[in-house]
Amino acid sequence: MSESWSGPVKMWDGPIPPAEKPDPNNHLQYMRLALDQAQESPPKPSNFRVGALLVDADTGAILSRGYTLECEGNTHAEQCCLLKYAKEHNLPEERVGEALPLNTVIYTTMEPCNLRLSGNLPCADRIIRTTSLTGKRNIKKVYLGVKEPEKFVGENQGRKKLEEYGIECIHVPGLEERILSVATAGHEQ
Ligand code: HJL
Ligand code: ZN
Repeated sequence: MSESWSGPVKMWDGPIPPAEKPDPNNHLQYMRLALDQAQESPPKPSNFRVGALLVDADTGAILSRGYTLECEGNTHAEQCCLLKYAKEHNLPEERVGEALPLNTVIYTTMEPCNLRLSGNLPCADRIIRTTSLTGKRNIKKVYLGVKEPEKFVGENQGRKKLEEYGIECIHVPGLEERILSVATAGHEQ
């Protein structure tokens, strides 16, 4: 007679299958995760709901996540990513580059800003000022889901400015509709 199992459902007792490895070339996968972040942001009529990630492009590891208004005050998604990573490494935001890997990239659902109605420092400048201790810029690329709609500041020059400083900006296609509907939830129609 074959042995019969009468206890609770038997759990897998073999080796634990390896977790899916992050793939630094799967840009859409990271953009989806950035969009998940955007959905955490509270709707507000005077800005966009954006999500962002800092990723080590050599390993695919996610270093930090952020969304609009996550951190204290009037904060942007990209700014929150930098702030949170800086805090984890006991650094002020402006010195976050001292702790970032040399091949860091940002995924953001929306092109980083270059002008803020509040007068706060734009994210393009926050990204540009981020350098390692040896003065090398370690945020090498920005992957963006959509260009900023012309609603608050006219045409956003964020991408142009970043490119002027040698930071490559790459559009990741495929999620535009979803990104814009999340970004503008809470706006007057
Ligand atoms: C990006 C964000 C965010 C915006 N853009 N890339 N990430 N909120 O987290 C851009 C928009 C500004 C307005 C309002 N939004 O944010 O142009 O109040 O939010 O300084 O200009 O300015 P404040
Ligand atoms: Zn910004």
